[in-house]
Amino acid sequence: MGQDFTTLDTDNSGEITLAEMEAARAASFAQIDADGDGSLTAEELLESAGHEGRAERRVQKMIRWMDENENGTVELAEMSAKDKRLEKRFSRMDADASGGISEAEFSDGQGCRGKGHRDKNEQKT
Ligand SMILES: [Ca+2]
Ligand SMILES: [Ca+2]
Ligand SMILES: [Ca+2]
Repeated sequence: MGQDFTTLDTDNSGEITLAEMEAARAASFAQIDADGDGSLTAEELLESAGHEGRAERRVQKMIRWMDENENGTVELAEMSAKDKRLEKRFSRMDADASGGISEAEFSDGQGCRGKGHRDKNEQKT
């Protein structure tokens, strides 16, 4: 995902809050939801994936995975329910637990591909 700090920090507070991350998710949802009816159809998802080779299979899988009420489309609530990674990612990136991600924390989190990244800066109590 190519999100950058300034795009996510919508109120320019210098920190990204969980609400701002959720807003970003809602915004990308709205972008995919071409007809704006609040649910993503396979077609809309395919359109956003650019109809590339394996996109169709991926889209079908994604819908099956997220579509809790089995109406064949993905609603924002369904997406949020499944996307627990967002909150996890948020608290992991919010290193000082201030409730917001600073730019430094953000770039740290983007660059870090797993654990074992921090070494000398780690403080032990
Ligand atoms: Ca902010
Ligand atoms: Ca739609
Ligand atoms: Ca659904």
